[in-house]
Amino acid sequence: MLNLVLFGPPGAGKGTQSEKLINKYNLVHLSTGDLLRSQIAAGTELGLQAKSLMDKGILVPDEVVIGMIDTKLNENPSAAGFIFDGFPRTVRQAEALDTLLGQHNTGITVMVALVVDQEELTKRLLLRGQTSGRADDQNEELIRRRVQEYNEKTTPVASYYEQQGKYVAIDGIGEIDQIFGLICQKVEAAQS
Ligand code: B4P
Repeated sequence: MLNLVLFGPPGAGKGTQSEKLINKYNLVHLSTGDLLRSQIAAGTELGLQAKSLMDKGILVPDEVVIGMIDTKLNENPSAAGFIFDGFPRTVRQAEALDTLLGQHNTGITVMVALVVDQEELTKRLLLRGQTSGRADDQNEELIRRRVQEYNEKTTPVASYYEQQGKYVAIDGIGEIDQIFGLICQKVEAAQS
């Protein structure tokens, strides 16, 4: 079983690379950002609460996203593995993920971090904002707030996996296919 955590700041390329990785390794894609946006689109109570935070660039409460991941793991009992995209974003979420995967007699194989500087992130997100309709991609101040939230609450997750010997980092700037090749190398090294 392959359980991959794709890590990095907003706009690092997690969603972009996940699309390619799920095809190559036959994984189920679990993106908490996408799951939250589908709750918003469906107009649920959870979606309404999440939207008010996401539009400000703030993380939604841990219990909400942990509950969504729990549901998805249970819905896919015979998956060959999972790619976690945008999750875990706090140490509390990382601990919960270990517990949930332990209940399914498995664990995280590797975390691959995409390293991208703030100038490049801002450029990519503003460009996506021109067509995505995502409120959180549409101004520089909001992008700065999301990166700040990442620096404060999410970067400690890297140390969490480093202590378990499961953390690798790669350069996230360059051609999408070239970055994909680097991720595949790390995934295959972690499996051998
Ligand atoms: P997400 O949906 O996870 O948003 P993201 O981090 O911006 O997406 P991603 O990083 O995948 O985008 P990508 O690089 O692929 O989260 C949105 C919000 O939801 C959060 O702010 C938070 O409020 C909430 N949330 C989500 N998960 C949560 C959790 N676990 N806990 C609490 N709250 C949570 O794409 C960016 C752009 O870059 C694209 O346009 C792409 O085409 C481009 N790009 C990608 N690779 C490139 C490359 N190599 N070169 C040039 N451009 C590239």
